[in-house]
Formats: sequence, structure tokens, C-alpha cells
Amino acid sequence: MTVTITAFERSPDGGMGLARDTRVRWALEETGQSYAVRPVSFAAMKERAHLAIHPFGQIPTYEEDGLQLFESGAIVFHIASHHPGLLPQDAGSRARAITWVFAALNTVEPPILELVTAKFQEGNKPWSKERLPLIVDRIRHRLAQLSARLGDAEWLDGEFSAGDLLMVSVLLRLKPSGILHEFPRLMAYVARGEARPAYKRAFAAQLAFNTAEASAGKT
Ligand SMILES: N[C@@H](CCC(=O)N[C@@H](CS)C(=O)NCC(=O)O)C(=O)O
Repeated sequence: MTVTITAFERSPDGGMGLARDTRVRWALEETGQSYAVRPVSFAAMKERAHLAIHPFGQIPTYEEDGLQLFESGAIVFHIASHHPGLLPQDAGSRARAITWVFAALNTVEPPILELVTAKFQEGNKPWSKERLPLIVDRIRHRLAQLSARLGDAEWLDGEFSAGDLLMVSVLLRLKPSGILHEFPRLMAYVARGEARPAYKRAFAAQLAFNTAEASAGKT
């Protein structure tokens, strides 16, 4: 079984690990799967060959013996469903871990992505200055709720799961904004995720990939 994922030919973040191939790499590392990476340029992402795999012309995608997937959450869930390590065996615990998968992507990630859009794509709009504090408040509200639920626990529901993998991945995007620093429990939670050997391998792999692509002068 050969797994091939796609990643930016050169990530706009220069290898900070924020592109969503990192979460897929992390899931593959947690479950001990080897994989190949096919780099895709921004132009190639919008061409027919890539659109046949990813209807929205984005990365990451996942290919495995004729199966083609897109959406990082679906890919992580697929990996977690087929290999031990990311979802508990017990039916109730498994259902709760899957709930956190959805919570990360559906409830926590959207306001964080709004911030990214507001800062980097809409930063020059006249209304941007007024909108930013509203978005930051929405994020703070979510983080306060998440922090209250996590409490002093190590992970969101018992053992580390796909839900934690995605939640940590989502929260990592907030680090440069400084908002995460207002929530010491979440900072420690994210640090625990980053300290996992599988995350370290995933991060190092995407960094090496981006650095190599950049130094090779590819676009
Ligand atoms: N919901 C999708 C979002 C995918 C996404 O936004 N990918 C970004 C990279 S992290 C991308 O390909 N951006 C380039 C573009 O949209 O043209 C997922 O989780 O996979």
C-alpha cells in the first residue's frame, strides 16, 4: 500500500507547519505509515488533473491504491479509522473522540480562519480595523470554553486521539497572534502536542521539504 499526499510546492509560511499537509503527515506518523509527497504549485492546483482529485483546487490530498481523498479532516479520520493509535476501541470513547474531530474543524477552526482572512486578505479594507476586534472576541470566547472543558487534563477525552491531533493543529495557527498566550492551559496543551515524537517528525519533514524546494529554486 503506497500513500501519496500532496503539499504546496513551496508553502507560503516557509515551513512553519501551518499548511494542512502537516496534520496529515502527523496522523501518518502517529500510526507508523510511510508516505510519499507530491508537490503541487499554485497553478497546478487549479488545473484539471489536480481538480479531478480535489474539487476546490487545494492541498492536501491523499491517494492510496486507487482511493483519492481530499479535506484534511476526512483524511485524518480515514487514517485513524484504518490504523490503531488515533481512535479508541471502546465505542463510546471512539464516538467522543470523533466528536472532537468535528469540534476542532467545525467550531474552533472557523473563527481562527476568519482572523487569518481579515488580517491578510482584507487588511486593507476600510472596515477591517472595526471588524478585527469582533473576530478576536469570538476566538477568545471559544478558547475560554475549550480551556474550561480541558481543565487540567492532558488531552480532551482520555488518551490522545485524532480529535487532539486536529485541535492542536487548529490552535497552532493562533500562535503568532498572541491570543493563545492568554490561555495557559491551551498553551500547555498545544506544547504537549508539539512534543509528541510523531509531530516532531511531521514538522521536520515538512520543513525539510519546504527548505529543499525553496533552495532548489522551484516555484
Ligand atoms: N478544508 C480544507 C481546506 C484546505 C485548504 O485551505 N488548503 C490550503 C492550504 S492549507 C490551500 O490549498 N490553499 C490554496 C488555495 O486555496 O488556493 C482542508 O481542511 O483540507
